[in-house]
Amino acid sequence: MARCIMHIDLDAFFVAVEQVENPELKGKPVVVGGRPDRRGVVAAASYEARAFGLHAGMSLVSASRLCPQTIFIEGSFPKYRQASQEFMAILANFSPYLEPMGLDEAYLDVTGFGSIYGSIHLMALAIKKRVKDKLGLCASVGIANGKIVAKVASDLSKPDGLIEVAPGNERAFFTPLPIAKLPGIGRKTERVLKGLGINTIGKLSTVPPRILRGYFGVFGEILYRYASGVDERRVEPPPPKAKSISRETTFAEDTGNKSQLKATLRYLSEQVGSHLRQQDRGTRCVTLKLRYADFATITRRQTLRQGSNTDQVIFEAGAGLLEKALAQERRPVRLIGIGVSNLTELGMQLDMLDTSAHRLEQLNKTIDHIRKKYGFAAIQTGQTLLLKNIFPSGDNGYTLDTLSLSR
Ligand code: TTP
Ligand code: MG
Repeated sequence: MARCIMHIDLDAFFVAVEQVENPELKGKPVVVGGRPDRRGVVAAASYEARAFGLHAGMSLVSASRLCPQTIFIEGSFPKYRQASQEFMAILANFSPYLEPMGLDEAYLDVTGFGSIYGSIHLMALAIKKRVKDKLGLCASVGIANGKIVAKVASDLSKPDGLIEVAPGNERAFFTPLPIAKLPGIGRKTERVLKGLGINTIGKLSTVPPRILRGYFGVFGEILYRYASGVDERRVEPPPPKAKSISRETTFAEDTGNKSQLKATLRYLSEQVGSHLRQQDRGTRCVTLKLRYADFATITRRQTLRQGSNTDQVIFEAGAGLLEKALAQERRPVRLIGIGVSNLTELGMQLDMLDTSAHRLEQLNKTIDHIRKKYGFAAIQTGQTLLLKNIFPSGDNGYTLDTLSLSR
């Protein structure tokens, strides 16, 4: 049986949540992201605002210039996260094969579900109605035999739309669309393709894959398959999230050298922090683990006043615990580890001012970005440089004597 995949995406999500709370905002140009007198960009724009050319990512100042009557709202991330959880819970009631993508979109594998609702089309209408009745939000839906076509279909159907691409019609559906409509094609790829005279997805699907590979590497072949409407990716429910994250390592030789212990702790903290940020989560509890030469093991923990996921906050809590432990016990250390627990969902905070906490978060994001591109060892704090003399290093950071473990 051909697969049947649904892509569901809420319309103008952040704005729509604000409109439910304050119906006076309905039908007006509204932007969530902040006030235009502050630096920042549009996070979400109502469709009325989009008619003036406003869109996500545009500076607030430009938005206000283009459409002075826009109502600007600061926004509140916890509110959107709550709405997102309720939205996903509704979808999960329709099919257990649910893959949330970000806050306001998800794929559902609904293969074989048509008979329950009369048809897949009726099922999609039932989903839209449930979301509207329970949350007051509009969802747009795309239905196709794979993720890529379903996503483009929901996007094209907006707002409050529903497009079903019948099996076998994927190519015909894609043929006239501009290449920018294909997910994964950013501005740079679009420029290159247009330079080659490829303006539509249909045209892209006629380019031999080896040529695309020449220009874009492996991504070129994926592009070719997607442009042809072929996408075998499964709908994958997310794995359960870990309750805690930790990294630890055993030294080749037991050590009481405080600088070495601190440098290692800093490095492990950065790995824990990076993992936390990947999951968009924070911690409220940091635990230090020390094992001495005789295998006696201690753990010390500290609760943080505020949830955080920055390397600095994790390290400072761990270093404080280390200082205390070393003051009490001067024996050489065999193993050191740091863990975080009591994890919280952080998400972005739209209302955050330019505080030092915010600046730290920005710094950590930049570090993550550089490391993703050039490897973990590409950027180091002064403190971890000391480890150069102790552990061999590669692209993915230092090779510790025992693998860092995560649980
Ligand atoms: P989108 O689904 O991309 O956009 P949208 O829901 O506002 O509008 P539509 O789907 O109808 O085109 O993103 C969902 C939310 O994610 C959006 O409401 C706000 C947030 N977001 C940002 O904060 N910054 C961004 O650059 C984008 C694209 C979205
Ligand atoms: Mg959306």
